Amino acid sequence: MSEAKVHRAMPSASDIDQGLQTASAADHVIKTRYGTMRLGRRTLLMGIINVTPDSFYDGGKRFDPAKALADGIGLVEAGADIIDVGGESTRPGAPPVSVEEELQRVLPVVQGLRRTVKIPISIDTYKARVARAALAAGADIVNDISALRFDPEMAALLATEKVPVVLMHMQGTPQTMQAEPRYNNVLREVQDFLEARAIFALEAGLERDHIILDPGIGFGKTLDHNLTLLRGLPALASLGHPLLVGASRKAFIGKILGVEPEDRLEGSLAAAVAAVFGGAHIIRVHDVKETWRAVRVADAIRFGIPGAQR
Ligand code: 7PJ
Repeated sequence: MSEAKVHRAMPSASDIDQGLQTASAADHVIKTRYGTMRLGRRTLLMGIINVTPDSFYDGGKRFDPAKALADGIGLVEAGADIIDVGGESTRPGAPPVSVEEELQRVLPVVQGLRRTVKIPISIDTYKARVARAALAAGADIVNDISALRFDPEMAALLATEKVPVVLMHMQGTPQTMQAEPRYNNVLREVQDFLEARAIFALEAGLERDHIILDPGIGFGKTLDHNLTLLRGLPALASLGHPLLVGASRKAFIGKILGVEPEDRLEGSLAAAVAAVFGGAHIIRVHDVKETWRAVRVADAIRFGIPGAQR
């Protein structure tokens, strides 16, 4: 696949800017080292590339870096705005991976993508050493499912590197989180947690515009908790930071429909559209082409089509 094709397939940042001239002042702007992302009338898609043998959906499919790279380029051509590269499965009970192993998995893919695609690359890790090396290899965003809690070095690294971060809610750890998730008021508790983590990040020296919040669908949550959070997204969006939602092919969809991860595309599209209407700015997905189409229609219903004749 030629580099030119990948570049041609993607609208440039200025194309996106022009399409959004009517965006309201409340819209967010995230500055990355690889261009400015405008969040508002166009919901952005974060495409998932797991370089793992054991992730619940794409585990094993992309353990070969060349395959992971080719698939990542495919996600960009399908319309991804960000590519999220991860080297450690966080499915419930998955074994932790050493820093060395995680680096061996993700670095070749980050390097290859950086040479090939013109969109921000996110590194899905809670380890500062992995984040530091991935940022040096060309990553632009850190997706930290621990919201800066698991590695005490992470906050200082991000403040120094001046890159955006996703702060995600999780109850417990990936090893324990699904054992017995419990909340008195899940929406209130997730909202308070995200607000507290954003304050922690600000106090550590991160820029306000670099903090993206995420309710962590499936991370220490029952079906009912996940549905309450998806229904309550407007409360989370009201915290004043961009909101990222990842529901793609997750277990709660399987519980509703009684289907395995391979058969959760339609349910994932429904969740993506619900997230758009709840005020999510970025949707993290496996199926970029299909979600791109669903979300374009949802965006058009929600905001209209900029410049279109009415
Ligand atoms: C999420 C994630 C999510 C963020 C995973 C999967 C499970 N990062 N990493 N949000 N989920 N920020 O890929 O479905 O929901 S791993």
